Amino acid sequence: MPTSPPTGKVPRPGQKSADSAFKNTDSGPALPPDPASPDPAVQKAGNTARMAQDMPYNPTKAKEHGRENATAPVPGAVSPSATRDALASTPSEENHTAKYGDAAESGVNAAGGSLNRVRADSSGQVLTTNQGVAVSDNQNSLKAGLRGPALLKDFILREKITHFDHERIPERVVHARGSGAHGYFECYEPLTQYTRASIFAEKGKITPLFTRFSTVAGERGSKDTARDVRGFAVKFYTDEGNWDLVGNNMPVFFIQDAMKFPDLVHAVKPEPHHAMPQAASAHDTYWDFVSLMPESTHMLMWQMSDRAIPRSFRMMQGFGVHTFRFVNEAGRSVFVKFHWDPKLGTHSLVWDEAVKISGADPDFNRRDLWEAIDAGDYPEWELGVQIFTEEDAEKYSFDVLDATKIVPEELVPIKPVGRMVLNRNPDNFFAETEQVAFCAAHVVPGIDFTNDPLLAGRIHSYIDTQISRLGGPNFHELPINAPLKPVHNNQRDGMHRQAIHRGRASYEPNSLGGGCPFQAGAAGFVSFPEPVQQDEVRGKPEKFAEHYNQARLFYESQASFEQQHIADAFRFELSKVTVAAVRERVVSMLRNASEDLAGKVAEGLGMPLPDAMPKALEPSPEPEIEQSPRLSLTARPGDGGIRTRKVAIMIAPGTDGASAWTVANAIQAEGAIVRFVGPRIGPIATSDGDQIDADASLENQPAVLFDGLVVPDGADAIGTLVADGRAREFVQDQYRHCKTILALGNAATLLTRSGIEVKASQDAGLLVSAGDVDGAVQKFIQALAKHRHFERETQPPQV
Ligand code: HDE
Repeated sequence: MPTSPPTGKVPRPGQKSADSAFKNTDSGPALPPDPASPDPAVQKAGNTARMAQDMPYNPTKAKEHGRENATAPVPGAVSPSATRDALASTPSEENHTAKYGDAAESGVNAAGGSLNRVRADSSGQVLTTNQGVAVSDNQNSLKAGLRGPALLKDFILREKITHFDHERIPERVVHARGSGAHGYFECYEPLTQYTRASIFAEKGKITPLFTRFSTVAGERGSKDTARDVRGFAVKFYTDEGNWDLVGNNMPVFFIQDAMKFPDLVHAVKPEPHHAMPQAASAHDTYWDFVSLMPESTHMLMWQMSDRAIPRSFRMMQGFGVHTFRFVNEAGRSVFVKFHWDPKLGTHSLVWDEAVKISGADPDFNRRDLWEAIDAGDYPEWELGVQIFTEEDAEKYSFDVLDATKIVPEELVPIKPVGRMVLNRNPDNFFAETEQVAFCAAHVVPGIDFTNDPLLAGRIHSYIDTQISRLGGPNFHELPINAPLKPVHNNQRDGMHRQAIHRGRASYEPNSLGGGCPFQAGAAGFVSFPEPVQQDEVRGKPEKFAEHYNQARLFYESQASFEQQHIADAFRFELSKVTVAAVRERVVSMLRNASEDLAGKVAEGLGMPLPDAMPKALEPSPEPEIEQSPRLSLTARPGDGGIRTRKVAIMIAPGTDGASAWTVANAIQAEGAIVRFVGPRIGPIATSDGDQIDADASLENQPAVLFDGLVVPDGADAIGTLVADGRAREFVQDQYRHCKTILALGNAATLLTRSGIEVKASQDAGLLVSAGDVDGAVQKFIQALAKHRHFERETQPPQV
């Protein structure tokens, strides 16, 4: 601690009060202290007084008023101190120990920034308690005698168990199940014409980010492959603060107004009386609600389409959904919609497969993302924007503030503006993926909201929900949430506060903190001054009443197999509904979107076609277009490669080792993942007297976990596999799910014995080769790149 040097018996020249008078915390002298005092506490008092005197009044007060300030606010007033001590909490900050360290560096908040400051690794370290005390024995609790009772004073056991007792936090109320990764965004070209957002400022600019994908309805431990919307949330750590683009893998939503969100979620979640079904929309309350909310029809088309069962997070689009604003340096604004397009193309599962994967690997999508990143196959998406003006929007047959509507690409093309690469898995799921807190209200200068009434509710909801999920208002200080741009404000205290703020001024304006932190003025986030002069009403704009044009557009834009899948999905979901009136209501609603679809669904449910539901708006406005080919998954095949696709090579004792290796090597050379699947794992003798080590078995890696199957030749092996029901089931599932199959030599027998007819007109994904292994595997690779062979699909499935 600094000690006061002796002050002597006589006053120094000009001294008016005792030095010690400046050391009280409740009252003090009227005049500033003697500048010549050698006492640090007295100097601090003097410097503080001078700093406060430099701001005799609030110089920006007068400017707070009027339109000019509202659109171009002035920076806050500062009265910088010539010395650091005036801003300190205490003169004793100059002392130092290993724990409290040094005084805060001027202008630095060390509680934010890179994750490095909290990374932990225990290599070579002994086990300690949370107080850092080394633990001698981590196997036994403290007892009175070896067979005696455990003792209350065992603080080591109690600390360990107490911490364990509190390891869980509430899961997200929606989007509870998810998986995330770190990465970066790279800007293609400056977008300064439209936005001042710094991430779009220059070609090649890199912005770090964290992305989390999720399902919506299921609980944290539910399955990945439920039929559901997928969340697609990206947190950009920009150099002007965090921007969260919290989107979905579908571009529209069920409802138009935040007021209905709790109703929607209550309807889709497990029913409240018996808490069933888990992670499924196929139940009464969901279909009851949506059929009374016909604005959901468009979203239902997407949800019943293959988009709701993605093959991989890496193979799905993402959308910002709402119309947002870009605002440029000059304050001019345009409307913008955000699109993520995956480099690997858009690919999905089929329903029967998704159901089976739920059992075989509930972590299917999570595992896929993790494995691809660990393997160095970094997933990549292109960010595209649709930019249009308010005047353009006025002319559309739909309202761009209605989240149940897209802006078709035919009306406004998508402009690619950058790419996202996910190149690092988290070190710790809880600290990163579970604690990450996205928020639709996190925008940065250059990006602003529109009056979309769904977005308005979201601006409130996300911060609010974290307060109970993450235990208080300081979740922004959790390392994964802390922006790279340092945080400086006067928010204080609350549960789990981490930053240690220096100084006594936690308010603004102030003169006792030198005026800092001060408002940034026009350099900060300035809300776009959208003119609003309206009556206060609860209501919706008229165009929101049109519910079916875009549902029809979506359905009509699908390939015929996609249309069939939509009909199948409606049939399946509605067949799970117990109240017939609800089923009828859904079909009557569908008639307004597509008679073809409504007819197929009614037939599939064995019910007569009900009357069409009365429309909320008659006549409907004429849509601009009837078809938009880009809405089909087939419009985005990706780069055509087979990288990271999974191929099973099915082996058994007597497999022809040479052809098995030819196939394995050729497929791996293209970047796909090969697994040798045997009746059991472990070494399996090949026909040439060698061995292949089966790393998977028919039992632990069933067919649904693979994109393609190769069965090499080998009479004995095929004999064994033909006699094994699991092998036949494997082949059948590969066939039923329209995947690529290659049978070499004798293996054709396994196909026929599995009920698959091998004929000349067979589809491009069913390959049988008697001899040329090299040629056959090249055809296999080409066919695998097509993902599926839906021309094979029949209703009902023949195999
Ligand atoms: Fe969300 N949403 N949402 N949502 N949402 C949440 O925030 C909410 C909506 C979306 O990986 C919650 O942190 C309201 C649309 C994603 O952590 C909560 C409304 C879209 C995620 C919440 C919507 C989304 C969430 C739950 C209607 C697509 C997961 C936990 C007004 C554009 C983010 C949480 C992650 C999560 C509220 C509608 C996407 C409760 C009130 C539309 C991707 O705040």
